[in-house]
Amino acid sequence: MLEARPTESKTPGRPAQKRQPAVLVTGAGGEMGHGLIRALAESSEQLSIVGLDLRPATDEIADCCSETLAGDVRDQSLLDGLARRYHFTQVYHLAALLSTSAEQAPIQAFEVNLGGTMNLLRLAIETRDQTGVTPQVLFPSTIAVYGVPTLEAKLAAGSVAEHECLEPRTMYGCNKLSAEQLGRYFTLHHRQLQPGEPGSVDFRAIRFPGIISADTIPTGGTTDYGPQMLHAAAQDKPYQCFVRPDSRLPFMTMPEAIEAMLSLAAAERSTLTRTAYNVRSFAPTAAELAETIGARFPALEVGFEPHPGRQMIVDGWPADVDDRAAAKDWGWSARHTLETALDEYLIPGLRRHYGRT
Ligand code: AKB
Repeated sequence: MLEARPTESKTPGRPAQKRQPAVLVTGAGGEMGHGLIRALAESSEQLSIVGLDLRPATDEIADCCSETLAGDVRDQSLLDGLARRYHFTQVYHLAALLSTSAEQAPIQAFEVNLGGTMNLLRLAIETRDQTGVTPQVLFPSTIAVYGVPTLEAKLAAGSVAEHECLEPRTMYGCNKLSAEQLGRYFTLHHRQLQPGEPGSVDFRAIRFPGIISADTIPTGGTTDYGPQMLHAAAQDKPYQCFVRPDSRLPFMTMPEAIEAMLSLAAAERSTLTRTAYNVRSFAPTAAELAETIGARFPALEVGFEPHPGRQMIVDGWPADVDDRAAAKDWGWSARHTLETALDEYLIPGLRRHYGRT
């Protein structure tokens, strides 16, 4: 059973007022929010989950939460109001503009992706100061924090480790890398912490690759061609892929991504050697994706019509990432290859989703 695992402080703060312990999930209505909230609710009936999203919650999300709110992570007064009523032991901060959307609206992306994250970190720090308990902040970061200057450099870099190639070439990548750095600072260095002393927050990030879900189709991202191609195949529609056939990126399935977040949250802080970790399951080219999906949906027709801006983003991201630190520190292990992801999770899920059992 997964419970919120706050880090106890050695120096007790003021006793908690009568605020209810709870877990906050921002971006609750997004692709990952749905599955994560369901998994959290299933993990414990006692867990109070507060879901925040720009859009009003669906019934499915509302049923899993003790409260849902339609609001913006940039709205400091909304977060202050929440902090007066709840003591958040964990914050899953999922709200963000993805890479393609962020390139189209870079200032808004900065405000949401970095300003919003700072607001959530402030909420966590204030909780720590008022209760003496350090909240966990779980943060989905991204392969967009990496940047390779040319296709030759991408080929040469191969599978990149967490400390390599940290020169993002997108607004989204810059925002996410900066947010990771703020989280690391407040966890390890704020108020000149001594080694071993609990930080102002307990920030834990995962750098996700492209994520493929059987239930939802993403928008605003640049890895979207993977899930879009698959959902087109499942609906007998042709697909025009917006990147070249040779474009290679790492991917994983949504259940693996959610399981990774929950495993990282459940890990003992003392076993963690980093505040941000790579994970990945398979790394096909767009042509290999089309071929492997096409072998299961023979009617699928994929054309390739690269979009210059999106192609540039994909060419600047690494072909794969090295996930050995996550495996060593908190037991991460990919569950799928592309083939098993399709046969064991995606195709059965798509059949259910589109009513083609
Ligand atoms: C995107 O394409 O923007 C995201 C990501 C890689 O973080 N899926």
